[in-house]
Amino acid sequence: MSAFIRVRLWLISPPEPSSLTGKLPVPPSCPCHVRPISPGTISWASRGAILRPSLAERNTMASEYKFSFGPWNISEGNDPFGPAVRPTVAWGEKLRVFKRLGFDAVMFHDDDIVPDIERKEWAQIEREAKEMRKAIEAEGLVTEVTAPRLWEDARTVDGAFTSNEASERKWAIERAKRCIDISNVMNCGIVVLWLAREGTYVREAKRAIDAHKWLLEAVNAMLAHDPKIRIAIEPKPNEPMDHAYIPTIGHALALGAVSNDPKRVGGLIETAHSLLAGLDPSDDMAFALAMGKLWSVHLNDQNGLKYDQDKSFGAANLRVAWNQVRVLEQAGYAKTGAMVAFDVKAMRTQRAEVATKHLANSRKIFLHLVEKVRTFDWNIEKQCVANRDYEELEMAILEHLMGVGKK
Ligand code: GLO
Ligand code: MG
Repeated sequence: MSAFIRVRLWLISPPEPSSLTGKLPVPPSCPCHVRPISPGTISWASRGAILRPSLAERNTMASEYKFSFGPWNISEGNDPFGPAVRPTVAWGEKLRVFKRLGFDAVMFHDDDIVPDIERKEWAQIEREAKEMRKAIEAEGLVTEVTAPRLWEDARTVDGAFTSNEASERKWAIERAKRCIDISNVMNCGIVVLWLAREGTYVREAKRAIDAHKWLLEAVNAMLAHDPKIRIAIEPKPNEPMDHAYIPTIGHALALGAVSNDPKRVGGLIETAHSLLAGLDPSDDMAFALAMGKLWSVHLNDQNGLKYDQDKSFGAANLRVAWNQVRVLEQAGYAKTGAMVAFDVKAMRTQRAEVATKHLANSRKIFLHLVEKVRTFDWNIEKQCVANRDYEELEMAILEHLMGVGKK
């Protein structure tokens, strides 16, 4: 089909919003949620042609999305088989990287905000958290999320919320409550639960039914501790555990649904975690979006079923990355107020002076893919779907991604 006919078809029948974009439940305490946009509503498409966005439009595109990463995403390059290969970057120095690379927010563990948290009384914790808030605000940044780091303390060797020891389970709940208190000081309404050590190396080591009930108790205790806090569960199927108890977003949302305040329990999808579960990250995102429960994403990449690699977004699976961006665009994710976080790691081979490229590149790839999604002729999708010609659809997408083919 010639470009002329394609443009004519676009004018006669602009792409319909996908069913996903129709009526998403509104996430609680998110007044900025508006009706999601579809790729059909983009400004340059409505001019009647599939044009490359101008520089101004691309800047708008970048500012629609809010980006974040965590202090641990600038690291020393150590792995289980070798020590650090880069010097530690001081927090003050890391802080300056955010704005320089075009980021808007920081995701924090509780002890990223207040180091040695276990040895400090609340008055000191509060003081240090206030100082941290001042420091990030001075850089024009906000806190995207906070997360209790429940996996490094000696008391969580056998699990945190699901430890066989009642006193250890109690400690984990108290630590999660403290994280909520810190989150409030940071003016941040979302606590992320990555349930690192909730699972087993040996199935018989735990009573899984009890473990799931304890997870629910922990979530309820957190909800009861603060009437406004929202909990975003970040599922992961394995690593460090052999089998984790909340391996998928389905598990996470099911737990939330039976909690004492389901409105305040949602999810965070990490690309690599979905891939490790053998699932498609964009479908996982779509599932959470359809429920109004996608409260953050950790975009990265993963080369097959290996250790958790946290590669730059799109670096291993560009097509899978495209589909994640496509689904976020379809849902008007940027306008829900939720942010795009990159949970990525620099390669060990990277020298110190170029060890933030994984962050800059992930953001750049994301924005290129937003542009690709917005400039794809969605009428082709419509026609191919109507004709059930998915080979044609696939080829059109591949050519679009490669920047080749019919013009
Ligand atoms: C590890 C997780 C981890 C969490 C972070 C926030 O696999 O992805 O990086 O996202 O600790 O809780
Ligand atoms: Mg993560």
